[in-house]
Amino acid sequence: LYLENQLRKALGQDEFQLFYQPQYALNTGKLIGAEALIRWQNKELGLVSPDRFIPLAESTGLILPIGEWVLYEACRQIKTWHDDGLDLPRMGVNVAGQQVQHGDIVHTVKRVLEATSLDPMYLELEITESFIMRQAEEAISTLRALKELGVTLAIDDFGTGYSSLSYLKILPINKLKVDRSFVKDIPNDKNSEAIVRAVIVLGKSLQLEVIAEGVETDAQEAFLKSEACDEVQGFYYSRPVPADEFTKILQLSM
Ligand code: G
Ligand code: G
Ligand code: MN
Ligand code: NA
Repeated sequence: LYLENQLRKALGQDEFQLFYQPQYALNTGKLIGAEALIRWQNKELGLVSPDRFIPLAESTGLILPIGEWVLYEACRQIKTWHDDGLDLPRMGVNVAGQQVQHGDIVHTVKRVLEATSLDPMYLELEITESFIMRQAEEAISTLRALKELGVTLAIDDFGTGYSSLSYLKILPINKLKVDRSFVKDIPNDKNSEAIVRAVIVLGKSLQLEVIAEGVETDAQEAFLKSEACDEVQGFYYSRPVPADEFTKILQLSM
């Protein structure tokens, strides 16, 4: 309850911050996007991991205002970079299932895009595979409406949520994000390699982009290259960093 009370006050006290992790095209090495990741710095609790407070935010409904803040801040930030002449082709934002289910996510996204004057093509919403598959029937019309706003959609944590392949075909999805739990055990675990290889082939057959998350080693990158994975993200390239540090990454990539 203490954590919950602190979380309730966090938005008003300006305790959230977004970090950004770069994403790269594997064949060219070009920076192709960033994922926005929330951080909570509390005076008494210190830095609280999203693994701890996002589930709490979901169970209390606080995820709705927090999620809206994340969307706004991520869009405002990429717009600022663009206005400063820094090229960043895409900003990925994590969207919790509850935002799709109970929040008016379509209007929220529309409102945020208008408020920040951001062209929707720069915004990519990441929705977890497990949520999409649990709520496929209900989620599909919302996903279609989001797609119609002009944003792109990615399935996050792909491979962990028991996707029905028939849903994949009808969902308006642009990208699969291969969950880092599979990337982690490359090249030692042949089953992980087989799963990652299969997801890359699946993505290509369905004309979806595929990004591998959690790339930490040279050997993992080599494997993904040999399987012609499109894009990569992970500590091997960069940890998630604050906006001012990401500005430097952008400047160096130009
Ligand atoms: O950044 P980190 O790796 O610690 O994130 C841990 C978890 O929290 C990940 O599953 C990530 O998707 C989730 N997460 C990070 N930022 C956000 C956010 O802004 N919204 C939601 N819904 N989840 C987030
Ligand atoms: O669930 P989601 O994919 O949004 O999770 C993103 C989380 O993964 C963030 O918390 C981020 O800090 C973390 N992350 C990003 N790159 C790596 C990596 O190379 N290794 C590990 N272990 N975690 C990573
Ligand atoms: Mn994500
Ligand atoms: Na993920």
